[in-house]
Amino acid sequence: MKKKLINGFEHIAYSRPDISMEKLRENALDFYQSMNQRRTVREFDSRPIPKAVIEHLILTAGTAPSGAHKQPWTFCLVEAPEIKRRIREAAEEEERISYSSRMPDTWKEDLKPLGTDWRKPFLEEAPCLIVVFKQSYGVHQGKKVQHYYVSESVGIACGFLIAAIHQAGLVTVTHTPSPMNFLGEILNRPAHEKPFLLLPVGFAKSETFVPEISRKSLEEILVRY
Ligand code: IYR
Repeated sequence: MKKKLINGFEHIAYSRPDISMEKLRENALDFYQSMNQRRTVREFDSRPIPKAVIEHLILTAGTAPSGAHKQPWTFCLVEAPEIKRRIREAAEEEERISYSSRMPDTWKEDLKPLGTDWRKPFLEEAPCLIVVFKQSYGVHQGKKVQHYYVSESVGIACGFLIAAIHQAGLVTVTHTPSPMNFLGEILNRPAHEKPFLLLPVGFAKSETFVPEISRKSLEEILVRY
């Protein structure tokens, strides 16, 4: 295999398969059309998800780029009903306060089309929860490892995870109870791991409804120079 040295580190040859312009157009359109079918779903079927499927979803998240390739993420998989129940109870306790006194009226007004409230039954109904933690620093052989662009890196990994969940045929909701320190406590995570996002994962309930929304057009999101 072809290699070259940069700063004394080995770099390996890399290429993507050579494809035609036609195939390129088709790939980009196909992936967009598939991702455009993704919707946030809050109603789950109780059918379990095979272990290998969840593992592949998490491995996909782990392919995300990260600052200095430090991979500053931890994915906690929760399937135990007792832990799901504790997470639901703690989340609902925070959300009850948020909806009744922490969120300004304008925020609650903005959420009306989504139909959300303090109740989070999906935290128990989904067969599994993936709780994503960002590592403010790493620990290797007892030594502190500097991490960079932690939120950006973990945000990108979550994007990959959400795309993988959708591509597999499953659904999720990006749930961010606030504050969510209780996740670190319930899951016994070290202090340098901060809760970032909670994703219930499963099959959508057979009859489920989502808000009728539209996405911004290309003209609204793209500026050409
Ligand atoms: N975290 C709350 C409120 C909420 C906030 C936003 I911004 C949303 O897009 C949806 C919900 C909840 O989960 O209900």
